[in-house]
Order: sequence, then C-alpha cells, then structure tokens
Amino acid sequence: MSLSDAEILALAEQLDAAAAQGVTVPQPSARLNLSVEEAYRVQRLSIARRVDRGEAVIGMKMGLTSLAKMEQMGVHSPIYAHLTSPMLLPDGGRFDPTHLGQPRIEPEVAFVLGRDLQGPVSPAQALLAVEGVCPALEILDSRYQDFRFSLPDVVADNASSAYFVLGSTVRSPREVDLGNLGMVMSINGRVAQIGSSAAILDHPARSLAALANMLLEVGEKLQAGMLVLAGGATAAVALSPGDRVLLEVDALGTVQVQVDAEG
Ligand code: 0L1
Ligand code: MG
Repeated sequence: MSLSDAEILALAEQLDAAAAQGVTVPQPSARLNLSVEEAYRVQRLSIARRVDRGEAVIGMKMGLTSLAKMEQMGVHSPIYAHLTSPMLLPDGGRFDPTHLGQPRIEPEVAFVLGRDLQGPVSPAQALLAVEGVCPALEILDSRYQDFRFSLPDVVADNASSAYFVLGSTVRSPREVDLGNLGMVMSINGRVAQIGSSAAILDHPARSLAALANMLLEVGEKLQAGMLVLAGGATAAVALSPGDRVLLEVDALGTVQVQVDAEG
C-alpha cells in the first residue's frame, strides 16, 4: 500500500531535522513499505525545507555508481541526490565534524554544466553540455545508525550527503579523456584508496547521462551552471577529527579538505 502525503512529509521533516542536528533516526523501511519513487518524494520535500531556510540547490550527485560502493553498502543500483549551497567547501577548506555522526569520504570526478541537459541522452551527448571537469571529494554522513539502510532508505536520506569539495583547476572535457584516469586518495599522507574514473559506471559521462535520463522520468532536467558529482570511484573511508585528505587525479589535478581537530 502506498504512503499518504502526510507520511511522506513526516519522513522528510524527520530526516531534515536529523541532518541538521547530526543525529540518527530509524530506517523508514523498518516500519513502512516505502518504494523508491516515494523515497525520492521524501528527498525532494526535505530539500524543499532547506530551500525554505535560504539554501540554494546548486547541483546534483550520483551515488552508488561503482561496484565497490554497491558492495560496501549492499545495494545494487545507482541513485541521485541534491547538492545545496552550504554543502560546498572550498578546495583546501575544512569542516567541523561535531555535527556529523559518522563521516566518510570518497574520491569523485565532478562536472560543471555549461548548458541545460535534458534526457534522453547518450554519454557522448551528455558531455556536450559540460563546460568543465575537476577532481572532487564527497563527505558522506548517514542519518541511519552504522550506514545501514535499504535502497529507499538511502534515497530518502539524500544519498547520505553532507559536504563536497571541488578541485580549483577545472579542465575542458574536450581536452581530457575521462575514461580511465588514475585516482589516489591519501589521508594524513598515507594512501587510503586507489581507483580509476572507469569505476564510475564505466565512465563518468555514463553517470551524467544516467542522471539526466533518471530525471526525465520525473519531468526534470539539469540546468546550466549546475555542479554534478559523477560518483565515487572506490569505497568510502571513515574520517576522524584532524584528518587531512588529498585526492590526486591523473590529468585533472588535486583537491584537498581537512577535518577540524577535536576541542
Ligand atoms: O555518494 C554515494 O555513493 C553515497 C550513496 C549512499 C550510500 C552511502 O552512504 O555510501
Ligand atoms: Mg558519492
């Protein structure tokens, strides 16, 4: 049986409050038969609450795009979520982990759209809408205990989004072959993950096209100027206070972020 509008709104309010306070809540699927479609309605309503508080939607992300991520989280298809203005940190910037319950980080590639992008599109067509590409780090924080969730649960939770950082150097996708770029993520000077852009749905442009095509199903499109995180190339790594993270991507350059130390 489908959820009522009141139940969908109540879930959006609960997840929005949990994200704002850095606390965990029970998974909706523990007591409700939430479909993926209903979970996206929860996600959109929770984002609408942020917009009401003055945040702007500045882009979108794809999640669960690599085999490593799908295996890590026990789910089997890519998902999308929304990026809002306070989530974007400057390259080399820092964040306070005290309002995050269980932060993790993963290496990504990001796109800056030069024009609107509406599905249906192929990966090559999707790339034509891209003005720039850069390395990116995504900081995740699930609103569910121990990152345990079903696919609808994590969709409702805006795909565990917390923060993201973009590299300062943005290249044209016409200058770089994005298909198999080496990616090395180091934490406190030690290599934590090694991957390839090929792990992002086989090619980051495939992920971008998949996003545009999924949005078409709900009558939406990506807009010029939007930022798009194509997805993690490896499993995510848990962060601790004081950690310094550096991502190096072949041909694209670097991006860095630091977790504030405790006290
Ligand atoms: O960006 C992602 O791939 C996150 C998707 C949600 C699963 C997770 O919390 O890692
Ligand atoms: Mg991600």
